[in-house]
Parts: sequence; C-alpha cells; structure tokens
Amino acid sequence: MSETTGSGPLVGIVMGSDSDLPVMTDTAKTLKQFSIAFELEITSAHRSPARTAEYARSARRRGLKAIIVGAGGASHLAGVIAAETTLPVIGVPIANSPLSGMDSLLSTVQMPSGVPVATMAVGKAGAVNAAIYAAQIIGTGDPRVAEALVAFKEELARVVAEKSEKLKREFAV
Ligand code: RP5
Repeated sequence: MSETTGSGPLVGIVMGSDSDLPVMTDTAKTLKQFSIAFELEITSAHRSPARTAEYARSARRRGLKAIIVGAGGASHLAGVIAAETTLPVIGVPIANSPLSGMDSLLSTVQMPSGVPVATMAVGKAGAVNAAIYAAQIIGTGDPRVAEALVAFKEELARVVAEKSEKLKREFAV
C-alpha cells in the first residue's frame, strides 16, 4: 500500500507483524501530516528472512529515501534491513512482549559498529518521532518539507503556551 503525493513513496514503513500496526499507524499518520508519500510493508527478520532482504535491497532503486522499522520482542528487523541497504534506517522498538519493550529497545539500539540504526523511543512516541526524523532527512533537500517542519515546531510551542495560559486561568485568584 502506498500514500502518494504525485510521486512514488519516499519512506518505507516496515513492521514485523500486523500486531505492530496499532503503534506504527502513528508513523503513517505523521508522514501524512507532512504530505510525504510512504509505503507499508509487513515482513519479518525471522519468519520471512528472504522477503525482508529483498525488500531492503530493492529500496533505494525503488526511490525510497529512508526506511522506518517497527518490531517487538527480539527486534532484529531494523538491523537486518540496515545490513542490506545504504539508506538511513530508523528503528521503533515496540513493547509487546513480557519484557515491556526493554528487549526490543536493546536489540534495536545495540548495533555493531558499521551498521547504524537510528533508534527512537519505545512505542507511540517513537513511532511519531520516526516519521518526524524521516521528514527531517527529506527536508534537507526539499524546501516544502523543511517549511512544514518549521510550522510543526511552532505549533508544538503554541500548544504548550496555550496549556500554560489555561492553567493560569483555572488557578487565578
Ligand atoms: C516480532 O515479534 C514482531 O515485530 C512483533 O512485534 C512480535 C510478535 O509478533 P506476532 O507473534 O504478534 O506476529 O517479530
């Protein structure tokens, strides 16, 4: 599946299982906010290794600029994809095992020297941040995305200020 804005997908959102989707939909929603075309893929480092390798190997020639990878448990998916591509790979650890995401975090972040995975926070914050990080990568060469990122940061600050003003009004004497 791909979300397009007139060109092919620029970002791949990959997850190890459909059980990762409730978290990774936040990545898709955030990329949509920036009008960045993406594609969604379910493939597993352990259950479908050949399909995973082929996806990663073909990503650059298919026009992707970054790959966002969410997985839980012994989360080797981002690392396996990073091994097969020179594109930036962004990992989202997912907390869906009895170890509450610590297993996924460590297996995503502790890559050996030479094969980086940019590891985000565990769970939904990481899923959102992965999309913003991909937008920042794309924004280095796309002024439209760079401007959208400035507006996004301004909106973050506006919402905080609004909450502060609301709090002051509630507790005014
Ligand atoms: C990982 O194992 C997947 O990314 C998922 O987070 C976890 C459990 O997968 P299911 O058993 O729910 O398919 O590979």
